[in-house]
Amino acid sequence: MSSADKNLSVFTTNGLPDISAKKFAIIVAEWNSEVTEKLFEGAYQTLTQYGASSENIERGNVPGSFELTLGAQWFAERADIDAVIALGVVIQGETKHNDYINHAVAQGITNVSLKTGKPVIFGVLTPNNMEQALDRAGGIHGNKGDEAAMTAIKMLGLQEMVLKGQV
Ligand code: DLZ
Repeated sequence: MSSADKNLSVFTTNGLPDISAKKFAIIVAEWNSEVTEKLFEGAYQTLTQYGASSENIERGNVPGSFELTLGAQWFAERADIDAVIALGVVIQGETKHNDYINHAVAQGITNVSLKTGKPVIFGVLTPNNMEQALDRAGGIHGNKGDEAAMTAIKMLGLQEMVLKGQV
């Protein structure tokens, strides 16, 4: 299902873990900041709505999406951080740069997650134009930031169950 058919802010919420003591880092790309700020607001609001304490949410900015990977790694390597959410917008079609950036970030985020054993969430929009981006940043298709935060919460829940042998 493409995100055009799905509202990114609608998800199942049964069996979510207690995240009141979990610590999150949100990395935000400054490129296309009119969109990434909305992604941040969505992610922050979703984390607090489902039980995260605002003192347990840190934010780091990086210049563009390409730098999300290293920013995510610096946070994920910290012992006190439980999950990292990387937020960016790479508009396809504006430049061939998008192919390189998207692939590098997707691969890089996966690598950081596997290397650290922590959820590192790919909250990067790859729309064709700014209108599609805004539709997915609190517009008609919901907010990718909400979805990324909920993904982090669900992965922490799964991690807890796996560690306790409850799956
Ligand atoms: C260079 C570049 C371009 C062309 N497009 C985007 C974009 O759509 N979204 C984004 O987050 N960043 C873009 N960047 C910046 C790169 O991610 C990176 O910051 C620079 O290449 C570093 O010099």
